[in-house]
Amino acid sequence: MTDAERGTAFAVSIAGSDPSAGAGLQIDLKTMNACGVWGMTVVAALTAQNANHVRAIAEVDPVFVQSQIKTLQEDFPIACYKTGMLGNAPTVRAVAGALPDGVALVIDPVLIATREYRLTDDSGAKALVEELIPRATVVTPNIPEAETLSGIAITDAASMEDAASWFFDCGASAVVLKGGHAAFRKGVDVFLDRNGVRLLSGNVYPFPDVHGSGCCFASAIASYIALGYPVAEAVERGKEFVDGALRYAVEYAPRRFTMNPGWRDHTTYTKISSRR
Ligand code: PXL
Repeated sequence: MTDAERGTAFAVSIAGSDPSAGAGLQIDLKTMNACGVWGMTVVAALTAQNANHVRAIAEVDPVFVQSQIKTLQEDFPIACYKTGMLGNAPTVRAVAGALPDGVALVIDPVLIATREYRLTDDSGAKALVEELIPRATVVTPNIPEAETLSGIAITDAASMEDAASWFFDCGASAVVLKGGHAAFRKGVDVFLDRNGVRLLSGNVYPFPDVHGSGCCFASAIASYIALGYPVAEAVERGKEFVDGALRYAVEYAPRRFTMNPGWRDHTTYTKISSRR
């Protein structure tokens, strides 16, 4: 079946707002759009941030988070949900309570922003482990998140695989443990599902701290799942998409880079033309 024959696929991001549009709901929506699905957004937390700082965070009433999800469900056959910054345990529980059993779920366990701002508190992290990770179709921690959630220090390839297994043992059907922060084998992600471990290698580009890379990857995976690809293939396609978005990263403030989900069109952002 071609993508066109499948009809419109709907995917929902449940995450935090990043007004700079380099991460969070805004990059999720751009990514879903670029991947060919109708992306929708449930605001689970608010941030005030620019290219350099997260200046403030505001919570959203968990009852209202749930109300946004349930209202969408009245009209749309949602093929996949993706979660990002949820902030705290009551919000994690509200989200878990609103998601139907058996639905495809990409859980990006966002805890800390690239620039070291805490985005989900300790009780929220615990609730993720209890309520959402066990239901994940795919969970996509980076190394610091995997270390915090699993308690396993990731120092080499073997401990990275142990940490991936920890998520699988929690009940996630598949794990993508991202290697972008690794001091060893940098840029190589560990993919684990019931068929075992596979390594996903990626190019390493010379941009420091590319903002929104995790959000973009998880949203691309969610998009390809929503389009009907098997999970392992959705992850591979997601990785390919993220590679391009990194390669054509946007310098949206001096020495501050963010993902470019528009890379396939090469029309959206002026600065990329000089790097083609
Ligand atoms: O990249 C993680 C992330 C997720 N969600 C929001 C963010 C960030 C990083 O800054 O601001 C809202």
